[in-house]
Amino acid sequence: MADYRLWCMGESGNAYKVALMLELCHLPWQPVWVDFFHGETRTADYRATLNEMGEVPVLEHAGKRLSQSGVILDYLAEVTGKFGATNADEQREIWRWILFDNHKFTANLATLRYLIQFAKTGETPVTEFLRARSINAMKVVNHQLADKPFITGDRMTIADLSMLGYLYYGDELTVPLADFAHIGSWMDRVKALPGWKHPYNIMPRAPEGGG
Ligand SMILES: N[C@@H](CCC(=O)N[C@@H](CS)C(=O)NCC(=O)O)C(=O)O
Repeated sequence: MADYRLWCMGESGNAYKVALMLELCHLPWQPVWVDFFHGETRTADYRATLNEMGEVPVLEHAGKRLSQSGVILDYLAEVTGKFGATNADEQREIWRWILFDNHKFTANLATLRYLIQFAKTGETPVTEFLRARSINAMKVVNHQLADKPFITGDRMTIADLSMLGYLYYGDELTVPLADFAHIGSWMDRVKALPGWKHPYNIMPRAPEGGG
């Protein structure tokens, strides 16, 4: 059995944040597919045995079960010595961006994609609201990347891995990604790293395409 097991599904950008870290660190891991679209994360069993928050991703390693992608990334940075902070100021800066990501960037992009791509709601006032919020957060990130290659500076960190979680889903996001040149260059920079793979190529997907 692989050292690391990740409860995930290909459609989850939150799980991809962790899967990509595992790939970039060349760690032996195995995906455990979660049937999210048929409500597996909402079952009493999932909540009792895996994650009381009812979410993916969950990572198992060395007898520990961890959830929340930011915490898992932080754990992997500690275990591998890669993509983590080198001092306390940098640590705070990384966490500042992971929190921004969870609250404003991923939260809006992922919910918008879910409604359009999987729940098939079509355009509604809710999707318009989420797209506007997503674009506002993208403006912040694009501006941050105008004078630096990675979100906290010259070096890639787990903050980049967190923030990039949904972007490679591209058109599924239904936001004008091409308008954000610095975000585009940043995505290309990370995509060029040895070990980079698209989420749909490293995690199993729902057989009927989700929804
Ligand atoms: N902040 C969490 C978000 C995790 C999350 O929202 N996961 C989604 C899938 S991408 C989920 O499992 N949702 C279950 C549900 O809403 O029932 C993280 O970063 O891990």
